[in-house]
Amino acid sequence: MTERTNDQNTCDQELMEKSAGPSADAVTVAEKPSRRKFLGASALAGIAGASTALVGELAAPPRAEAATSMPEDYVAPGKLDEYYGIWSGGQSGQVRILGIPSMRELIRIPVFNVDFGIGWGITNESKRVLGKDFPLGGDTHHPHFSQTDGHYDGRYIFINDKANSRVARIRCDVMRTDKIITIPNTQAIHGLRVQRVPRTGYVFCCNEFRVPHPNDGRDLNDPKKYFTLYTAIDGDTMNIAWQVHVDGNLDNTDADYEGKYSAATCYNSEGAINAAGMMRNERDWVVVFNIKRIEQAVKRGHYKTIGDSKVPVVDGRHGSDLTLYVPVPKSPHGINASPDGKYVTANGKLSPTVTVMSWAKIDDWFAGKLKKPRDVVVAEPQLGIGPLHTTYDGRGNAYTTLFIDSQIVKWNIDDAIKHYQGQKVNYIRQKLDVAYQPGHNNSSMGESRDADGKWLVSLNKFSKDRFLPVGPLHPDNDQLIDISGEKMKLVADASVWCEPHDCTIVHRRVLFNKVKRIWKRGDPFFAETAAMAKKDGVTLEKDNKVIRDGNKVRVYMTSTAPTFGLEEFTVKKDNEVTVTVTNIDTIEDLSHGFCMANYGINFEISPQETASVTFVADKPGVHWFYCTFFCHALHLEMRSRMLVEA
Ligand code: K7E
Ligand code: CUA
Repeated sequence: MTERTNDQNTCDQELMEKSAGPSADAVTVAEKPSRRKFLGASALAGIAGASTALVGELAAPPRAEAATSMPEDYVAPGKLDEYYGIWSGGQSGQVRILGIPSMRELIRIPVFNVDFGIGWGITNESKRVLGKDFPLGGDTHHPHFSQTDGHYDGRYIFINDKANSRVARIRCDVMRTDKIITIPNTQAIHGLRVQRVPRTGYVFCCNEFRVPHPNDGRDLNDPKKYFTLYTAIDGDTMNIAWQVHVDGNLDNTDADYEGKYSAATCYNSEGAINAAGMMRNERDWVVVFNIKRIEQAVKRGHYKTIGDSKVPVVDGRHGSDLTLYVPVPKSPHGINASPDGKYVTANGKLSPTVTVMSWAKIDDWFAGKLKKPRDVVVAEPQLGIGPLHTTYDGRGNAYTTLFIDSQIVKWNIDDAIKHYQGQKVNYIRQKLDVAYQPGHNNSSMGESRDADGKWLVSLNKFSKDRFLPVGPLHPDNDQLIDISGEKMKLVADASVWCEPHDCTIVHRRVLFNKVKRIWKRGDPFFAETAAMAKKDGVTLEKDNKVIRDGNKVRVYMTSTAPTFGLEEFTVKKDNEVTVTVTNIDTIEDLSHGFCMANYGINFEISPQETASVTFVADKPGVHWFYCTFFCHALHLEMRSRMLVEA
């Protein structure tokens, strides 16, 4: 294996600078030293009012770039990755799958977005998932796998849409979105995590923004009356189980390893409506939710409902025995349970600290054994400026992103606890520069009992000079870091389209044999379409038929490389036409497409899949429909005609 050394990098850099000419050279040299400082300062400007201690830190000179080396098990052509990475697609509203360690993007799963490639938002099957009058996009942040007893079980991926307050579920066997729900009584679903034990079970969501309830025009400018809710969804049915009325707002959430608690961070305990107000208090809090007690309260009918929604809303504000409010330093952001099942950390964001709480002590609190909510805190290590998210290696170490410092800090949990108890120990193991401004990080298998401490991904919001310039909008930079040894080693940069926020990394054994290579006939994804065909007396796998039903025309056809089952069909102008295509090829990877020229319609049909589209034939004339996936040497010839009579 060739080692990629620093010298090698310098060589590459020199070569590039030479070929780019003297002016490019000058820019590189002039910008390099100041870059880290500049970003730090601009990020700080955004949080005016942060303590002066932060400013002191920022003035420190930039650190040396980290060494880069190829890993021993670099994925050569034809080899398969060892891990799947499930990436949020950010403002694209999708989910992406990357291979790790190659960091190659393998596929995109349309979720809240419209996708012309596979016809998401175009086919009837996808519209049934998206619902009526669906918004055209979404802002995804947190993709998380379902679990059973704290292990990834490869059934589902859940993902939030902050923009339109929705949550979606993706079936891992076909990697297709199968449910999307809008959360009632909310604005902006942000944090999302799953119940680990006994299984998922609940999907927990943070409703971020405080609004009046019901939000129907009342109390418009009376922020004191605004509030928000914590939501638990039943992951099996995708119905809302319950909601909790809380104080403050909500940001991120995570659950324990016993099925007793979940917890959420709050960055606006002030209930303010602008940034200055939201930063006023020195402390905000973490809310811990007692799941059993909430379930009992719902069972006993101790709840209210809001507006038209039937969802039970229990009262979890200060003073309630359903919740615990733990004061933590200013504006915490990420919250992350450790895979040993013992701790949960709240990341300081505007404070250089991370607060470590013990689930056992939280037990003690709810049993009435502790005096003060802060008694559940077992450590509060000082890590650096702008801690946002923490992940773990399963060997007792934690890895926290420092947004303003542009670093990942590796620290030891036990040592941080000893330090909190007054012992003189250094809990910081290493600080690694990342490029630049990391938000989330995630480790391989890191959100399960099986955290294996092999890989870490740092999801950096800024890429600045790491890639060829591609216009004013820069890609994000997600960096792969080898954490298998004592020292973290930066391995690769990967450019990503805005703005992934978060990812989850699972070993391929979780999914490899669960993922289908071709569809199974009778799959529920197109069951409703199959039922319609049955009513029309059509056998999808062999019939090519046109059914006329008043103004409606239903066209059924097969596709097999390189032909559609029908060479033509005729409709009248303004007929409502439904075209249903069944790909009867049985060969893996042999997809066809159906594109109707000048009608804005395209969708993909994988082997053994049925997909359909409904449209109004409002343009008279000859319209060719053609296959859009290169399926055969005669792929271009795979086209037929729709004749629309005037
Ligand atoms: Cu960007 Cu998880 Cu939405 Cu932190 S969140 S960075
Ligand atoms: Cu079928 Cu190209």
